[in-house]
Amino acid sequence: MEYQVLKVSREGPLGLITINRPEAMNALNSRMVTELISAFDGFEKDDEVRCVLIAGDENAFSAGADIKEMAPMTAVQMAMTGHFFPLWDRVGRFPKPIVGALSGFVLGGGLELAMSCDVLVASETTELGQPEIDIGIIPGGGGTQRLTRAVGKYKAMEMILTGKRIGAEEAKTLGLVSRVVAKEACLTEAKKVATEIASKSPVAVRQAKMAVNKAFEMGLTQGIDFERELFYLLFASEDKTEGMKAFMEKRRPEFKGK
Ligand code: CO8
Repeated sequence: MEYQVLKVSREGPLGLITINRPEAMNALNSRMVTELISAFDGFEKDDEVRCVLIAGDENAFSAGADIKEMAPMTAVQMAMTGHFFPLWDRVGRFPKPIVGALSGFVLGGGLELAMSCDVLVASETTELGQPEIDIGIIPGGGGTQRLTRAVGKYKAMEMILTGKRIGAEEAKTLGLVSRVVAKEACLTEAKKVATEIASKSPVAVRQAKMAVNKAFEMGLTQGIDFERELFYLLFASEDKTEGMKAFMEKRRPEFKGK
């Protein structure tokens, strides 16, 4: 696919997606949804890709859904076209880890996209929020559910009901981002984390991601049973044999994803 609003490339084991619509603060429009789905499809099929990194620019990771595109849409058009929903399904079911590098505005659908990532590195200038209430709607890409699970009822209610943005440090305190770094270091730091994840066993990484995500869907006993099944399964992998052998031979393991 020819990308117009994304830059998509591969750097070693990393699949890189840069949201590239600076004139609109990287707002998510239909074209971007199509391109994001295509990029994630490609990275899922590419066995060389072990981790995906998604970033915007210094001004915005993304300021949310394109309001100018949404403004004339009716309820029926939204429902019939599905609009953004294939994107959330695609990202939500993506089996490899996704690292988000957040700078500038991370708002509305942009925050929902960020919350679909697995590790979030934020620059100190980042401002995060769900401002949909200010334009007479509510989050529609999972924000009411994911934000509440991430920060708890009272902060989620405050953010969603007032539309007020929070800064990077507060987001870190709330557990909404993994770490905060200087603006200039954000992408490098995010790449460092992504490269580290990519050096682990792809089989174990995939199972770990699945198990952690299940914590949001299952009760504790059920979740622990699920974890145990995945744990047993990993004893059938070549990567487990290699990982433990390398430890005993005092060398770095060479994981093959088998
Ligand atoms: N949509 C369209 N254009 C946008 C958006 C957006 N979300 N955000 C910024 N832009 C455009 C502006 O219109 C402006 O363009 P122009 O120069 O042509 O007028 C350009 O980007 C620069 O923006 P500003 O001049 O406003 O820059 P400021 O620095 O003054 O402000 C803000 C930056 C704070 C980001 C401000 O632009 C803003 O508040 N943007 C809107 C944020 C917002 O409300 N986001 C939520 C959108 S709704 C949503 O995301 C719902 C998702 C549901 C997903 C599921 C659907 C089924």
